[in-house]
Amino acid sequence: MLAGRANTTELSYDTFYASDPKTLVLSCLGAMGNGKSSLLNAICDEQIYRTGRGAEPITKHVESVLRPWANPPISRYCQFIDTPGMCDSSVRDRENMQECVRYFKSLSFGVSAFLLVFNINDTRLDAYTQNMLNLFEQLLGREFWKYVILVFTHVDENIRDLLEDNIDVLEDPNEGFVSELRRVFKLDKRTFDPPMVFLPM
Ligand SMILES: Nc1nc2c(ncn2[C@@H]2O[C@H](COP(=O)(O)OP(=O)(O)O)[C@@H](O)[C@H]2O)c(=O)[nH]1
Ligand SMILES: [Mg+2]
Repeated sequence: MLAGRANTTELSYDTFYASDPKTLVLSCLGAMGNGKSSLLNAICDEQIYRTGRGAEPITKHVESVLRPWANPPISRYCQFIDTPGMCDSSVRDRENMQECVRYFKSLSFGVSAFLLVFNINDTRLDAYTQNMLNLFEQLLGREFWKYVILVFTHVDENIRDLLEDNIDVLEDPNEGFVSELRRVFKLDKRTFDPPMVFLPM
């Protein structure tokens, strides 16, 4: 099910830009509740995607919209793709990711980047997170890692100072988050050197 196709303006974006190779295609991926939908709303500067807290997933299907990038100096059209969060229910997670992959494969020019969204308050590469990343790798292929941007949410302004140490640890070139991912997933620096972005709400 695709969202954002309700009015004629959006329809014209879709028909015109979705088949334009210059359109940037960004998809959020990650665990439920980490802030994927909120992140896309913030980038679009518009409440497009439903967000929420709780045990039940809010984003149940792939949802895609086309918008001009809201923040200068970039002036490109973007396709923003929100995805259901991974919930540690292996069957449902797999089915959800299979739906995402079918959707990605239907795109004329593929996905430009995967925004892999983590909550800065929980960045452990525990079994749950590793299973989730394994599922992405399995269904999207190893190439997936080349297109990853690591996004850490909940770096809110009022606690930013408190989080500076966490950020330093995550960014450490030898023992930080990227090094840990390289070690666990046997990635090398040439193919996996993703940007890291730290964002407040
Ligand atoms: N404080 C804070 N709350 C956030 C942030 N990002 C998301 N949230 C909240 O976390 C909850 C889950 O966000 P949502 O975007 O629905 O997560 P999703 O399941 O990954 O799409 C919502 O209540 C959001 O308001 C953030 O950076 N800071
Ligand atoms: Mg969501």
